[in-house]
Amino acid sequence: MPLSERTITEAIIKSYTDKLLDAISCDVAIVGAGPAGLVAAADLARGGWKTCLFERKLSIGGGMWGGGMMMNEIVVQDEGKEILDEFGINTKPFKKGYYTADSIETVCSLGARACKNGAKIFNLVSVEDIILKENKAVGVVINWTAVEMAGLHVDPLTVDSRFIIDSTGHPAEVVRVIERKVDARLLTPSGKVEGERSLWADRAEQTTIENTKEIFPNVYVAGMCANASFGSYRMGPIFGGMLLSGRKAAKIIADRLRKEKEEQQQQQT
Ligand code: 48F
Repeated sequence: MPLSERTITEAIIKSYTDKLLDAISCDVAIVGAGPAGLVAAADLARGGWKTCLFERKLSIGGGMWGGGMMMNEIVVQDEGKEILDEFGINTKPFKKGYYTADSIETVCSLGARACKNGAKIFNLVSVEDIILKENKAVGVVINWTAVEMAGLHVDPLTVDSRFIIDSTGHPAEVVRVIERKVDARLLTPSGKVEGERSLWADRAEQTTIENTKEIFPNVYVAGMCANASFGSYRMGPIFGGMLLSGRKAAKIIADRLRKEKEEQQQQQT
């Protein structure tokens, strides 16, 4: 039977539309598919929570592909290695407490696991705003990256979500939008984005995890965005903090979702 171009086209449109329609109401919308966002997505989806991940670029992986200065190896410490082990990613010991991993294998494996666990990843889609109701974030505003790049005046669409994770890395984009547009203090010391500081790997790795928390009602920061938001250091090409931060954000949110579900069930009985 000859292949039908029309059927191929129909298959893509139908399949993508079904996926997008299913995603427009989700438990967690994650913005940015770098290492922090990918681990958060994999963990949340594994827990059965409806998880959507929006990535501006064609490729997921954020700043991980290029390792350090385009040498495509990353470094992790003991705690980061445990997560890589769990995802089946090979590591090589370098010196006590330092391991390397191939950045290509790492991105591909994190992405594959997030998808297999059931997270829906939408690449080429940018989050440009949040949906705000009574000073709480209740969803994200999305548009095609191509629209954003071309500067076209095309209105966006929306995705309802119970929680949002800003894992957009250094620019902390969702948090910056809230700072700019919402007449409320962020949950940072100054009420504003504190801004990123220069490189200090050890301190940055610890604080990335400490700073993984709620920054605005229903919005959590993870990965480099957490340090950029709360005024801590950058760390360079060591990635344990990114992985652990994604995991921490997923755990806090999953605990809250579980508690809310239990409360709803109790009210119904
Ligand atoms: O920058 P990125 O990798 O964030 P991360 O997970 O990891 C940081 C490290 O890569 C590195 C570092 C630690 O070693 O300092 O920089 O915190 O990934 C962020 C992703 O978010 C996407 C962006 O394209 C990238 O892939 N992104 C940024 N803004 C938006 C977005 C947006 N508004 N909508 C959708 N995606």
